Amino acid sequence: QMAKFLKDYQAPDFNITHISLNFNLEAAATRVSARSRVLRSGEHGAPLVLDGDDLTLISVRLNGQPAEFSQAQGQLSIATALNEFELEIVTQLDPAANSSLEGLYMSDGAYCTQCEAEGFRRITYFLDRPDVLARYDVRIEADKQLFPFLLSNGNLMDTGDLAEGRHYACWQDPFPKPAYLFALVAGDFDLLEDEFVTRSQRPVKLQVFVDKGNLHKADHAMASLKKSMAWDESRFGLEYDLDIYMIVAVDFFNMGAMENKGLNIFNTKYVLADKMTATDEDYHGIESVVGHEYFHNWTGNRVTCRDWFQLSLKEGLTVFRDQEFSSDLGSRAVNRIHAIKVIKNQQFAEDSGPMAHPIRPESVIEMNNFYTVTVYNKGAEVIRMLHTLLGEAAFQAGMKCYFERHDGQAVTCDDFVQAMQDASGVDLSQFRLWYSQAGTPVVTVSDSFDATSGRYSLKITQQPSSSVNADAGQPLHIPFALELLDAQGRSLVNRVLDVKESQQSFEFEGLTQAPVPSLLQDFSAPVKLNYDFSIEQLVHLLRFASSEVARWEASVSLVSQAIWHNVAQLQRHGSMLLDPRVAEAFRGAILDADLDPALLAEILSLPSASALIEQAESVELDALALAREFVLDTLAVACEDELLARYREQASLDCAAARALKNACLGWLSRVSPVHEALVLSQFNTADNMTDALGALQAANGAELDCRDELMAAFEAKWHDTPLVMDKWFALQATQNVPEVIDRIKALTQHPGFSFSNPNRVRSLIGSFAAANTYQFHRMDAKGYEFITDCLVELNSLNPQVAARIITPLIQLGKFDSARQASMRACLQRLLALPDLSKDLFEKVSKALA
Ligand code: BAL
Ligand code: ZN
Repeated sequence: QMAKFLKDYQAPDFNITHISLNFNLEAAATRVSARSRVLRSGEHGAPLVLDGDDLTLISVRLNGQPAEFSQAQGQLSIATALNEFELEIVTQLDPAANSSLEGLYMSDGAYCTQCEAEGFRRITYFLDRPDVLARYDVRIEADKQLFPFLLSNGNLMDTGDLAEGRHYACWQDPFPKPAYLFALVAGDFDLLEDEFVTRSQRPVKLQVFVDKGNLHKADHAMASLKKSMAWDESRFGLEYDLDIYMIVAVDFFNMGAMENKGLNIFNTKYVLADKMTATDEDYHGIESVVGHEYFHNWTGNRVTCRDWFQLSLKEGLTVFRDQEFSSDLGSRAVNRIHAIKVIKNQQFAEDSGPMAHPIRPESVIEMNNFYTVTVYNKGAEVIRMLHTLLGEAAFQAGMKCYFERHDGQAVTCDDFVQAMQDASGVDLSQFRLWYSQAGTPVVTVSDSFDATSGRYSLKITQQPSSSVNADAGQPLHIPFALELLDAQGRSLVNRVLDVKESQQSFEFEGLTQAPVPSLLQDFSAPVKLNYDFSIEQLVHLLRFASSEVARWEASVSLVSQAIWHNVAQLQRHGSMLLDPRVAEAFRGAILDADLDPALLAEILSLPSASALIEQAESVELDALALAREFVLDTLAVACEDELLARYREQASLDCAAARALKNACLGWLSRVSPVHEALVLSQFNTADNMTDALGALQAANGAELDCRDELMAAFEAKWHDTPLVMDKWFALQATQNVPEVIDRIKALTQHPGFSFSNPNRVRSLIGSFAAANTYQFHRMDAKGYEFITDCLVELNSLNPQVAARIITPLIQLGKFDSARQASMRACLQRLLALPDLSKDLFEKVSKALA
């Protein structure tokens, strides 16, 4: 299992400028003929070496003549002295047997493709690397009745009927593209059509294809697409470039969606919605993923990556763009909070675990393992820091420069930063270290106030992470947002400090009393902040910080501090207690009528066990569980009246923010006393939307209410035929915090709605258990680890990519006690010994055991 290294990058020996593909679709024996125009690059005598994976080779012809070739490790090697030639390769595929969902496969009777990162080599032998850009002509032939729609990238050029009930369609994509952006779909769908007129008055046909019977669930995706197109014009000045834009929703999909040129393929989860089956969160997810894939048309497709180590070039930037889209359309603060949670709860864990990597990785065994929260979400934070340092105008000037220089090219992260630097005049040489440093830097702040001089001093120290670090020791360029508040809550200072040294001091003059600092406001850099906040300071920030995000952060710190304080109490056999000022502050926030209800819902979202684990160096899980339950129960009791009042008040309102607050209140109330079970029951029974039905079910499940099983049964009876809704039910089953849960999950793997071959089902039932049922997954008797390992053995051969996602909590073992670590290692050893261990799992397992 060989790693590839960024430092070994070499430009390709040959280029393929044009490819004509002909697909003759048959479930078990699809024939693909690929005719390529090949050009030698530079002067050398090397053979043409093409990538291939799991292919049956039928023939190879060079300039019309049978060619000589050799095959090794999947690759096809053709020796020739010609500098320019036409190559025709015929391969045969078995899409029906393709359970990896890479390359050409079948989803519920429809053909579809997934080629990023390296799936095209499962269709034909090719230079399957993103720096080879070709023009594609595609002809698809299939049974007309079963597959009335035949789709590929670009523009439809021709269609026609053939003998024996077959038909064909020809597509041409005028934009040269790397193979990973190729797509093909053949199937029978319901079709929603619309039109968008671009700012230069070009009409674009918009089509959303969904499984039969789901047409009414495609409206929100279509509306989101139109908003995305308008937003990219108004905020980034970017216009769509083809005459047609298609989205196809399929139920079998490894990722969320894929930005193939002109023909996006989506997981149904990010397309289908109506208010009875989708929550407000689902609606928001659809809008953001539709936006994300659309925005890739410029940041990803028009300008793509030179090699896969540069993945963040398109992903970090496009996540930043989709976050800005959601923020411009909805609540900026709530969107920021969601992004911060991903970094603190997941990315920090990745950064301190065995798979830690810089946003531009330096070595890779399986590329699919690097579609990570680091490359995507930390990558977006790096772009956000650039935006903070440059400001919107200079940032947009940098984008313009980037497109002027690189449109139609495959480039590097350095090219992007260079464009930003050249257009803005801001020196970004130190900033570039963010691309090469793995791990999370720790920023420690201490302060002092001198009453006689009225001077407030801040000392800021940065330490690079102790994990793998290419440029160990070199300080980073950190935009450090700071607000200083006076005792009345007025803002005295509100600015971004440029932190560039290992240790730096900042002084503020003319103060009459010690201010309360709001540090790293809005999470202005993806670092861990170390500062000893007192309860008074946090209470003050929760009330007065001018940033809503900072108010939320103060609330999280208040609860987390209280929990860790009680963990310490337990460890020294003291009794647990909650400082009354914490409850007082929460009561104040709950009653604050000026707070956006959506923000209050965030303040009231419980800190998950895994988020808490992420805050500690090492964790005694049983003490943490006790302390967490104690603090949350005590707070719930202390705030009962206020929660109930807000619950009742919001119950009459019909908007997403009100539902979010109402359901947050219900979650807390159901902890307090069985009295509130009536609220849960009545909300469940009268809900006219999925957000409220699920909110009630979550409350019943989370608090183990008596009505829990009955409500779960009613929900299943109602929704057993709707897979995406059943995913919610499977996830609730999997996160039940009871000892029998593992046996129940095992039984549910036999449920008619469950299948190991469908990634959405696997993520819901198996993935949720591993990632979100922290106490049961980490049971002392190792049954949680063993169960997940059994599932991974099954998934390893069925769908390695999904297996390698599910394994994440099993490899993040560093913080646990030695007994648990030993059990986790034993499971990892069992996987390592598998005779057919996939590259995907091998990379993660071997790193975790190293
Ligand atoms: N490129 C893979 C899916 C996405 O990030 O849009
Ligand atoms: Zn993306």
